[in-house]
Amino acid sequence: MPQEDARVTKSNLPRLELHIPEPPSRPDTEVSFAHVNRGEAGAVRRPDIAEHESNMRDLPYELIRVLDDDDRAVGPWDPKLAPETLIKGLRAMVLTRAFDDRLFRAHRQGKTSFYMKSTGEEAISAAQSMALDKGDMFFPTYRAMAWLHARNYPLTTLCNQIFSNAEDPLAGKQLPILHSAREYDFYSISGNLGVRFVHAVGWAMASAYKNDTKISLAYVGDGTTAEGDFHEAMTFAAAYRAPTILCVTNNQYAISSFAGFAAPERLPFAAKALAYGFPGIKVDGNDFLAVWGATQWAAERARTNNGPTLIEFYTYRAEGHSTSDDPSAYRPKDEAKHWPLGDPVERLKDHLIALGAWDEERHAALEAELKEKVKIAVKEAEAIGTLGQSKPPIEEMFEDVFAEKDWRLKEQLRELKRRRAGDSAAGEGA
Ligand SMILES: Cc1ncc(C[n+]2csc(CCOP(=O)(O)OP(=O)(O)O)c2C)c(N)n1
Repeated sequence: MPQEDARVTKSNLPRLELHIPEPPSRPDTEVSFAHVNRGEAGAVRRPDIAEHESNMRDLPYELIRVLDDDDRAVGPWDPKLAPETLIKGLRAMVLTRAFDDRLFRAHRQGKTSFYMKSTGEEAISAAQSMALDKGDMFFPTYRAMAWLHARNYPLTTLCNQIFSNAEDPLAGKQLPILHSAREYDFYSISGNLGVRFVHAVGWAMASAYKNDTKISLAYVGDGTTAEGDFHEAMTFAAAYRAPTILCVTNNQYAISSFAGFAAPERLPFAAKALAYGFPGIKVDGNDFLAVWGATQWAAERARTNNGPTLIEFYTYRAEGHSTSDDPSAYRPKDEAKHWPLGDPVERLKDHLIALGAWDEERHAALEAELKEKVKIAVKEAEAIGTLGQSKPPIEEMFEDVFAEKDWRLKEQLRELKRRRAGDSAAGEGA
């Protein structure tokens, strides 16, 4: 019982102080990942997919890992994939990295206005692309291109979109890398963070309503969980037990803001699921096998009417946020090297070597092969044109605003043509 004289009164109240979260390290301090608890590979139990969520509330606080420090696959979340499947996954990841490096450079050469890499996060969308079925719909962010690379999306078409040239499949209407690929189960990316999380839930509800068998998958970054859309998606997914897998790709940063600005630092994003009444799990996002195993579990839950799962993929954004960002302004330059969960490409490669299914020579050959493939694709797209050198027909600008152009759009198009005709006539006269 509190003492009478210890009671807080107006006269002895301390002044209020606003808590400003502090990142673990700054450019001028030592790297610190003391707050990262890796746990032990293979140590987290894997409940039955029909288990009630009330019996899984410990899971968000554990980190699901399959690959151990000796590069072996251990524990109940091991999806037990054939080496050929792992090599395919490795290939998708190496291709993503080669593509990112080349297109980032293309930005510096003025060939595109913008680019974003997914370095360090390749395992997440590569494994999920392979683990899900054709027809399941993915609602990606801009940092999930390994999904397309894992499904052999034509590289030249990606470059055409990035260069906004005459062959751009989106006719120059979207910022580079905001791709859309329906045939690849890859929903149109939006610049507005978080909006797709809600769409994914609605899409999954529709699938269930039609008694279909398809499920949806959606991403938000750690920062984006602070958007209202995250809450709306979680609420609807829970209430309607939507067959969806909702993922937070926690790469520790939202541009310059560390993840502690979106949630209390000691609280895993996965734990947010508890408040909504469905399971949340936290998974090593740099572990291809753990990503696959967790996705399989969540997909089975969704497909058997056991409802949604929130997966936090714990990872690290190894490079800058975008071509417009310099991360050395807000974090130590060598922080990425110290990330306690390593590099996803290296870890899968080392696992395959440990299995005796891979070696350094084959890896070097794969890297060289994929670099060359990217180079050829970029050359092909360059031949069509880079930024500003080649453009989709201007009439395209008026297409697809509505299913059919209304009178105002028709009028505006006529006006544009009239002015252009006038300009060129004036040009000839001069
Ligand atoms: C609604 C909205 N607010 C702000 C932005 C600007 N913005 C673009 S990316 C970004 C950071 C997102 O961080 P996070 O969700 O952690 O994803 P990450 O980029 O780390 O993968 C911000 C603030 C935006 N695009 N949309």
